[in-house]
Amino acid sequence: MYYTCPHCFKSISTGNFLYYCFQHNDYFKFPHYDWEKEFWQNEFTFANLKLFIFPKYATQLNDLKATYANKYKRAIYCPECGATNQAKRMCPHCKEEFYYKLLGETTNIVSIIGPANSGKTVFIGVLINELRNDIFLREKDYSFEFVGQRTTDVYRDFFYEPLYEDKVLPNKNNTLSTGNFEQSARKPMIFHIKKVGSKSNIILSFYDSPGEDIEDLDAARTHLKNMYASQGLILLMDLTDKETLMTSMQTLDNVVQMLREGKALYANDKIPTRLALVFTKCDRYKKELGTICNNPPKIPTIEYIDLVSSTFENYLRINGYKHILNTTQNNFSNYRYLPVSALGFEPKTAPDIAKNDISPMMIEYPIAWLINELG
Ligand SMILES: Nc1nc2c(ncn2[C@@H]2O[C@H](COP(=O)(O)OP(=O)(O)O)[C@@H](O)[C@H]2O)c(=O)[nH]1
Ligand SMILES: [Mg+2]
Ligand SMILES: [Zn+2]
Ligand SMILES: [Zn+2]
Repeated sequence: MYYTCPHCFKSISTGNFLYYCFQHNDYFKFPHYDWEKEFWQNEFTFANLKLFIFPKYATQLNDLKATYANKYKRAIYCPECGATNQAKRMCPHCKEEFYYKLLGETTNIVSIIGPANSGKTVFIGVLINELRNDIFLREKDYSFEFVGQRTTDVYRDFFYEPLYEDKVLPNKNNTLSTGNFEQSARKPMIFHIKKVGSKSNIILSFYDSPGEDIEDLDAARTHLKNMYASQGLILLMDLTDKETLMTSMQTLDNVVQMLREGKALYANDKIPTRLALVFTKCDRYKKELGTICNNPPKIPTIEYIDLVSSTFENYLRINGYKHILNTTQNNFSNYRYLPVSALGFEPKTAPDIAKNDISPMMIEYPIAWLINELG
């Protein structure tokens, strides 16, 4: 079994995890017990053949299997000092903790990118607050959790407190863009979404890059390693500012180029990564979008999301954004065009948002579509 580390995006096989022993403060490896192999080697014998052939022995066979599987559940212990339950599991590549929630049978990673000023920081800050508070996911039987202390700390200090308590927008003079923030945000925040009863995990690995680092193709190659390992991608674009529009289109081109290289696709193959093209700050052209912006449901059906996407596709077509449509259609097999507004209004006296309460519009639609596709 292989896992993808949501921190560094390298692959880890079950037997390769690294552990850290708190008793003698050192790393150790713990040999992986392959119970299925041992089971077949020991029990698939002539004497036992009837268990495998006749359905009436099914229970007996399952019990036998369970005795092997149970041995697998023995506690991890440190081969150095013998300590049990004193170790944490870590990725051998980046030495970040690998929480048990990340061990699902299938794991789909969703990541987010966007050029500078496209609205990433505000989008992530508001989206996460919505996801953890509201009824949207619970209504659909999904759980939503923060994974690990760093995620909790970074979200609270650099997103929640500035936006919801100090009521300021990201700006050179506040914590949302100080050097301090850039440091902690170099590593992604990790969130876990799971549908009740499903074996599939969805991991949001949100790295809030400053943005400039991905507009240039060579820089993007070194910074966006996470894209290759992601099954879902949220790409933020901003149509409302000329410069940001240009860098948004450049970013889309870079993403296509990199995914094609990274996945070694033939010219006619489409990129299988699910792409949510998210158009931020749509409060600025709400009127032009017509009825889809009149009280859009907080808990959208998939049909409603598709309606929003096709309406917006049309909007892009008639307003001269055909380049975006063509690039997307020619390169991706699965995509949606989703307008969102994280704030829900135009901040008049940036960076102050105190006079208006944040009231996002359709901000959860990209996640709703992605979890429907991947969950
Ligand atoms: N009208 C409007 N403006 C927004 C919204 N979100 C962000 N902005 C504006 O866009 C600026 C850049 O957003 P930010 O999240 O810092 O972009 P980043 O550089 O991609 O992280 C903010 O300072 C706001 O002025 C929104 O939902 N509506
Ligand atoms: Mg930012
Ligand atoms: Zn790692
Ligand atoms: Zn030890």
